[in-house]
Amino acid sequence: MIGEEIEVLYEVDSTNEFLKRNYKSFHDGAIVVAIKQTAGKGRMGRTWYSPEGGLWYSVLFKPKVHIGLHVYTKVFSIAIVEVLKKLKVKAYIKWPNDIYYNGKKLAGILSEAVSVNDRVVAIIVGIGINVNNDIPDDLKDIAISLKDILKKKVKITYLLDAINKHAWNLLISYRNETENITKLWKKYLVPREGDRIKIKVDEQIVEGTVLKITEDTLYVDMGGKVIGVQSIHQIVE
Ligand code: BT5
Repeated sequence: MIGEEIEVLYEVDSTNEFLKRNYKSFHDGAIVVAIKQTAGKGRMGRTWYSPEGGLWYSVLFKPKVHIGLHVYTKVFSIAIVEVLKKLKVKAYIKWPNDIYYNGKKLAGILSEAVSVNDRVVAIIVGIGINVNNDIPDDLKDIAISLKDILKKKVKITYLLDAINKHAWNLLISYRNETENITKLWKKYLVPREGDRIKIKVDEQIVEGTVLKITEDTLYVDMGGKVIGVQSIHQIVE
């Protein structure tokens, strides 16, 4: 189960970093929740704004068989989107792993592996969701909170429990069929295969059709020539 063992911290630098330092003291499926993070992390060294009121937590897995980090990221993305659907919030997954609502980022996921002697000993999935927190002015154009969508506060413990239960069910059901996880992930993905998109190539904006999407590359057909896009920042619209 996810969250049977739970550690709640009032303040920590980052729940992912906390578990990286302390994974040996926790069991598979343990979660660490922070009321606030002082050095919340995004991908590639980016900062994750995490004041009181949001849901900031990490899940620890100690898998016997390594199924790939992207599977965990996809599972939690799907779980978040499907739990939000129950609250009548139509969120979607913006490639590769952001949770968006109406063009603004509502949640992010950061999955990391801890290796010892080239063997993965722990998987840490960090989840950040803007729930009842305010969004600072400099992020207002790109980020949104659940309370601003629903015009009321949401019970954080409900969300935490519902997401963990759902993610666990998905992991159990699809553990041996990760391609089905990818299929489900694609259902909520924007853009989708077949969509026309504009991308930046050598400082020029060009239009093409999305041929195929994987967790790290978006293949775009530019009329015969296929370009692999690896960063969301290359996508214009
Ligand atoms: C992510 O990174 O989206 C992954 C975020 C993971 C956060 C969780 S919280 C619990 C656990 N502990 C951690 O330390 N991290 C995980 P990325 O795709 O790199 O997005 C980062 C970018 O999102 C920043 O550069 C900002 O532009 C924007 N951003 C920062 N804080 C935000 C927020 N609270 N809501 C929406 N966007 C934000």
